[in-house]
Amino acid sequence: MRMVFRWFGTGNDTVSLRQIRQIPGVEGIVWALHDLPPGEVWPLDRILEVKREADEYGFHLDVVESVNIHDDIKLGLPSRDTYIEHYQRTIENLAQVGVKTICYNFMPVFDWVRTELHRQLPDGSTAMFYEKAIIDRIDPRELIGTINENPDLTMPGWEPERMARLSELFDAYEGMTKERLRENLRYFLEAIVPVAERHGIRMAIHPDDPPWPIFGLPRIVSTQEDIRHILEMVDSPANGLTLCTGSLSADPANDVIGMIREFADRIPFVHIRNIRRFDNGDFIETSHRVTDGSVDIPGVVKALHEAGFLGYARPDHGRQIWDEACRPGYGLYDRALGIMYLWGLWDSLQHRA
Ligand SMILES: [Mn+2]
Repeated sequence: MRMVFRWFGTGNDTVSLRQIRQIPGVEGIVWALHDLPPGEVWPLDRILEVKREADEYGFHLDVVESVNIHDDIKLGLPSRDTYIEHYQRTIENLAQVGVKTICYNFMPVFDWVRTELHRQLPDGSTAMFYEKAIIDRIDPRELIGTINENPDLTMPGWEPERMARLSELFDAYEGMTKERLRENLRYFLEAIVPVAERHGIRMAIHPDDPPWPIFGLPRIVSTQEDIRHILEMVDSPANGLTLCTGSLSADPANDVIGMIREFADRIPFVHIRNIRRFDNGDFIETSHRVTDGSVDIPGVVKALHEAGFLGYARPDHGRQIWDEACRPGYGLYDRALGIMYLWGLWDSLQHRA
C-alpha cells in the first residue's frame, strides 16, 4: 500500500506540503490543476510547476484526482470528440511527469453531494452530512450556496462558473438514461484507454457519491454489477477503479470487501474512509475507526493485504477537529489520524506475514 495525500495546490489549500511531509509514510500528493475548467488541455508548463513544488519535498505526482470530464462527453454530444482529444493530450502531458493513475468520475452534473458541511458529531467535531429527505425534496440550486460557503476554496465539481449554468445542464440531461450514459462512458474509454496504455497510465473511475440516482439523474458506478460492467466494457488494466469505501458504503447493499476480492487487479487506487449510516438513508462521515462508523475498515485493509495490493491509498475525507480552519473534509489533523489507523492495521498484517 503506497500512501498518498490529497493536496489542492498552493493558495487553494490550508494544508502545506511541509506539514504533509511530517505524516508518516506519505510518499506522494494527489493533485490536480483545479482552476482549469473541464475539457481544457492541461498545459505542460503548469504541470511542471506542480512538479517543482512537489520535488522540493520529495513527493511524487503519480496520482491525479481528478481530470474532470466535460459534460458534452457524458451527454454524448458531437462536440465530445474535441474534448476527448483534449483529454488524450492531457494524458500525454501528465505522462511526462511520471503520472501513473488518473482518478475521474462520470457523474452527471454533480461530483458529490452533501446537505451539510459541518454537522456536529457527539464528540464536538464536525463532518460532512447527507440528509436524504432534503435531497429528495429540494431544488439542487439551493445546495450551491451551502457547498460553496467559502469563496477562497473551490469545491471540486461545484465550481461557481459551472453551477451558474445549472439549469442549462439539467435541461441537457433531460431524458438521459442509464443505458445511454453507459454507452457514452464506453465511447470515452475506447478512445482514452489505448492512450493511457501507451503511457503506462491507469484510468481509475470513482464511484458515485452517493451511490444512487439523485435529482432524477441516472448513475452508472453505484453497485458491484455496475463496476463489473464498466471493467468488462474495455477489458484492460488501464481501465480501472478507484475503490472509495465511503462512497460505496453509503448503500448498505454494497459489499466493499467483496468488491476488493473481485476487482483486486483492476484497482490502482483506494480511498479509505468511514461513514455512519442511518436507517432513513442519511449518513455522516466519521473517524476511520471501525467502532465509529458502519464500514469495516480493518476488513477493507485486510482484504487489500490479502490481495497483495501494491496500489495507492489515501485517507479520504476527515472530520474537522481541534478547531482546524480548513476545507471541509480535507483538514490535516483527522486525515493524519486516519493514516496512522490505516498504517496500524497494515503494519500489523505485514508483521504477522
Ligand atoms: Mn472518494
